[in-house]
Amino acid sequence: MKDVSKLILEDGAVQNRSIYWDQDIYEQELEHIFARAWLFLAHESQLPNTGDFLTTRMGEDNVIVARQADGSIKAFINSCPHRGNVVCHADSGNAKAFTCAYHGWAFGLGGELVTVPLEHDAYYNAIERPRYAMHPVAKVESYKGLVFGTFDAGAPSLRDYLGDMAWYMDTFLDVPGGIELLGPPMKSILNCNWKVPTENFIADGYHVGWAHAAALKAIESPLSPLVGNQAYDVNTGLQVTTRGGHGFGVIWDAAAAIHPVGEAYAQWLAQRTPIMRERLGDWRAKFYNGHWDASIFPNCSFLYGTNTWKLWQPMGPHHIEVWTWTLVEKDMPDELKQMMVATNMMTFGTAGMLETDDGENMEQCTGSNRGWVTRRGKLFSGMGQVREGHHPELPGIVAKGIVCETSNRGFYRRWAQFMSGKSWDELAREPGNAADKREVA
Ligand code: UNU
Ligand code: FES
Ligand code: FE
Repeated sequence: MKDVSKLILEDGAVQNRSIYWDQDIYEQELEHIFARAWLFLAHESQLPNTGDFLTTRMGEDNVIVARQADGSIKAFINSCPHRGNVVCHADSGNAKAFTCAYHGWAFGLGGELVTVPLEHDAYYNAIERPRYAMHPVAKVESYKGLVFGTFDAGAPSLRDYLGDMAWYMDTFLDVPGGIELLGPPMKSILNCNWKVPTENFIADGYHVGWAHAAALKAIESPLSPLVGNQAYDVNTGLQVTTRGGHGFGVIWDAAAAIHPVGEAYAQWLAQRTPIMRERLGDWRAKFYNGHWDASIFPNCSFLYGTNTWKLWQPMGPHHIEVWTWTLVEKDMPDELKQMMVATNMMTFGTAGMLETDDGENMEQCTGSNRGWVTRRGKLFSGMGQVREGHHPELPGIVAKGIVCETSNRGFYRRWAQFMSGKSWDELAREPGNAADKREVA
């Protein structure tokens, strides 16, 4: 195991650049992060009926996620236990069984081996079927419709893993009727390390007025004052690391701000807000009207408001596959849902205006570390260290303003904890920092 103790320094504010390039570090991420953490698999709305399935990845492991006859959801590795062939090549569908194209072994919805060609004549009926079930994902759990899985049977519950992030996410998960993720997901390849987009979504309010200046102008966004960093006021939002590596930034009253035609959505929010206030109280009614950039540790991100939902699937240290869905409330009228899909495509879809702004920067941020000397250097995210602290009413470490790097540091502190191979017991206790002693108004 590589010594990772000096890769993240100064309370998460300094990263060694090798973590974006080094193959050995990447292999250690697959082992210590992707084979242990809860990873986003699907939303329940994608698998309404018995036999509904989809294929995805956990780290670089291909998995099938399927709705069982008893209504539960199971996941298992999409590789035939006989000689290793990929069993299911479809992105999604409905099946009674999964049959391998190589020798014809067939598996039930739970991954159990159900049919073996020539079982009598060639195996003399001596094959121990349970031994050849598809490798199960140890735990699959759902939080208000969001389905996650972990390969680690010793992992805490999904609710515990999400921690205070769940309290914040209730803002949009706890809506009457619930949410759905509309797909099929747009998929594209970016030549960047998976942490670069995760840190962008978790914390990077700094780039919005700069990297997205032209796009914000083009869509005549209410965030146009940010363009070129002409006007920025720290009182217009918050940034939070919830602990557990998750975090987000929120701009008040800006949920519909990245929609070129946002009126219908603004009306929806206005009509729903009193209901949300009733359900969740004042703070989360305020969050409900905000625009969020957020990441769930390790590789799932979203922008609430723009309603883009993203998975950054790692494919080696320098490549990812980006999967993008549109998050909508189930009770929204169809017309509004279609508008949400269209604007998500226009802004954060594969060829979306803001997506391409980010993609170029993310690829260069990764690729520059190809240089042998460059790779030995450091990167810095110390912004806002002196302005973060405890909030009297909100959980996590909170800082005023979205132009801040508080949740970036929370992410890298968590990354370092996972990478040093700590037990779940140790992971449950995060080291304190200076923010523990400071109050934020
Ligand atoms: O690009 C982003 N991550 C973003 C855009 C964040 C907040 C507002 C708009
Ligand atoms: Fe931030 Fe260059 S100014 S990466
Ligand atoms: Fe961006």
